[in-house]
Amino acid sequence: MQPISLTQHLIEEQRRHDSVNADLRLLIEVVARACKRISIAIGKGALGGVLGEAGTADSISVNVQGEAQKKLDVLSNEILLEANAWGGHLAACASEEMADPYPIPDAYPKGNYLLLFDPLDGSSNIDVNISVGTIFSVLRCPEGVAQPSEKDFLQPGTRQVAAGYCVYGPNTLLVLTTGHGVNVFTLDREIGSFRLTRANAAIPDETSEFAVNMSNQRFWEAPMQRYVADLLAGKTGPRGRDFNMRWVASMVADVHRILTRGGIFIYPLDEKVKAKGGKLRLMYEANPMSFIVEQAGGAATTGRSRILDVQPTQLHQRVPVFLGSKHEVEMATNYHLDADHPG
Ligand code: P6P
Repeated sequence: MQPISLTQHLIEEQRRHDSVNADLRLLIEVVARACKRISIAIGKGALGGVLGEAGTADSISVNVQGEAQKKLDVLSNEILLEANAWGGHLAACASEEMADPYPIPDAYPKGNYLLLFDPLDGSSNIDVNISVGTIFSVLRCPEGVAQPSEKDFLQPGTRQVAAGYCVYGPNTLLVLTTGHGVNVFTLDREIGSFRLTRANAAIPDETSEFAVNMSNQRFWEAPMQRYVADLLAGKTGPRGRDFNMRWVASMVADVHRILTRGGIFIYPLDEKVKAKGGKLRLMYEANPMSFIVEQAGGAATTGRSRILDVQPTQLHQRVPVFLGSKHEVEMATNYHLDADHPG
């Protein structure tokens, strides 16, 4: 029997849960279709003329984050904006690649949802053919708001009605939650349809695998130094077992590995990023990934408190991220809380 399609899965979710209505179903299908187009563009690589930096040789374009934009960052952003403009399901979009929210053009009807996305996360890996991904988060537009502004997006992660990512790797996978568990769909390239290949994904509570950029070690806070030193001490140290390490430097790829076999992903506060509040963005990286991880039985904190409870103050604000296997995230968080409240 063929695995069911994303469309059939969403229809069944709509029947089971009032929170999944026709507009949300359309939104998710539109985003999935846009991800298929992004996957095709990425898959062409050098043959598609889409590798390398955006802009001209003597002036590489830079996004609102101050990061050099890849051609595929710009293309992915355009694909998502264009796909979501006409459906009548959205009030506005917000993207890592754009300073301000993008209103739905007046030529089209507006809907009740706000869509936030990182169109191509990990794009520094794109030119070296390592997996990258699209991350998205869905919020409700506040009642009676016809032209949403930044403040209308500033809702804590607990208000998300859906979140997901698409990882463009050896296969293209769509990982989705609407608040009723996490489901994984594999793109069947022959018919161009996402098929349900893993229902109700669950992250093991325990792990012996951690993901962090070790080159930042000297910039970490003391509890983070202590936590990782204890991991590295392995059998001879307080943890009593050896740990393995992975770091793809593509959040989507690292999170998908954790969703698949467990682990802890950490981008902590360090001296380099402290002034900005962290490296990863709350609204369209940390929140959607935290929603997915919690729905799969894992945990996600800033090292001190639950990420989904953070009340945003800016659209592009950043937070420290500790997410993955529940007991390991709790352990790492306790190193920080004990250091803050000794005795
Ligand atoms: P570093 C990619 O730019 C990203 O936002 C995440 O996908 C990834 O986890 C992180 O930054 C990598 O950061 O400092 O290791 O390059």
